[in-house]
Amino acid sequence: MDKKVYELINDQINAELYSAYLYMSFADYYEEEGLQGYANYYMIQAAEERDHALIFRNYLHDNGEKIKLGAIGQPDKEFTDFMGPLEAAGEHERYITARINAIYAAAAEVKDYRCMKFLDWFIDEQMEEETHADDMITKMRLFGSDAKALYDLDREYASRVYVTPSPLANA
Ligand code: OFO
Repeated sequence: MDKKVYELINDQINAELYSAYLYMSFADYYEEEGLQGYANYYMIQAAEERDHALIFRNYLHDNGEKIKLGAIGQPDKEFTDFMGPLEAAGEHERYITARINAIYAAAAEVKDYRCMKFLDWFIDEQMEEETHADDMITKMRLFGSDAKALYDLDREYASRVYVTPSPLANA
């Protein structure tokens, strides 16, 4: 595998594990504030991010590469209102999208069609995650100041269930 493509994918394992850690910190915030539905949503998101790390890990192994795991950074955001984590999530997902695009660009440069095909799933996934993040911001903006509406929103997020991402389910 091309060295640059390898390094970017190996680093992405760390970025996905950091995403899991970050979303767990969001879940902690909501749990501590009494919004168990939002906490559930972000704990499931954290599980999905861990899965994304595993998908990249499997890809490197399937291609005969070794994994180099690095230290995971500390989530350092302090939140003062319910909107805070939602906006941070939108920002973070756009950052991750840029990283996936950078891997894709590096793979395209060396005509690594296998890698480009592998990344297609992540490109779709990032679009979905950005849409969800924006949707959560919109709903909080529209309804967050009304206690009953916030209660309903929290119940909606309490219903999110974990589903194994297809690249892992089919591995
Ligand atoms: Fe890993 O899915 Fe978004 O960040």
